[in-house]
Amino acid sequence: MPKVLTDDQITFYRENGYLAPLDGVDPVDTAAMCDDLEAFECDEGVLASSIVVKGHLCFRRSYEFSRHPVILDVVEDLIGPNIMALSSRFWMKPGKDGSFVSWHQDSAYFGLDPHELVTVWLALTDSKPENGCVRVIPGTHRGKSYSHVETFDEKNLLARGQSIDDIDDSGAVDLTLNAGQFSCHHERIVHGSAANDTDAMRIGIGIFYFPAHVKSTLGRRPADLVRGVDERGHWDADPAPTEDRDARILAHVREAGKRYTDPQYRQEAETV
Ligand SMILES: O=C(O)CCC(=O)C(=O)O
Repeated sequence: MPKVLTDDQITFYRENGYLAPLDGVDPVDTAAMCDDLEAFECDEGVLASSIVVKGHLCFRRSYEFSRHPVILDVVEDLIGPNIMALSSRFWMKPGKDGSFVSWHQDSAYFGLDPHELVTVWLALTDSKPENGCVRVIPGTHRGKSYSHVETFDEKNLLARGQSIDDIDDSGAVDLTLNAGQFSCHHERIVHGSAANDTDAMRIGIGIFYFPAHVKSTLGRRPADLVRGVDERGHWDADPAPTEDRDARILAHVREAGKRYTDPQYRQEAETV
């Protein structure tokens, strides 16, 4: 018996590989999260988008978002009650600077088996076609696994510029969200986003959830149990932050991020 989704929504997700829009958190809290990111950038002198792995562990508010019952009830209806967060990422797309996200499948580099991960993309600002919202190609999660090239294009927000070169995107769908709403997409769906043609920054946080029975194909690594139990013990536990911008966690994710974006490592570089 699903907790919050209708049978039709679950069937839609299974057939199409995505679901949107869903009401998530209070827009007051998403605006406060944007302020947190701005304050972080001022204080630390680095872009918040440089946190390319496990951003949810870095701020009190993003940690709370990753455990938000409204979000987790939806995730539970899609993947079951024992839920782990593999990683997360603040997707910050400045206005009119040409940044984009190439077509890709997350399954090509997350190193999971089986592919049951669902990404929750929570809009911290409105996200719409004009400012380069996430786009998906429905049904591709049921199709082939594409090979990806790593372009390291500096305008590509993907850490390694992972791109599917040749794909028919005529059926792509825009996932339009108001701040506080979220979308879900399957690990194997082909997705990406175009440039932001407005003057204002578009921001979201993508949180990558998988059921605890899924195994890592990249050796043992940590993940964050956000609901239920990890009965199989395939994963180590992520450290829990003890405060906002916990120095120990920031150092850890920075180091891991460097490795993840370093061209000398393989595409399936560990996501900490
Ligand atoms: O934020 C974007 O434009 C792309 C997001 C994405 O690729 C993801 O959440 O997996």
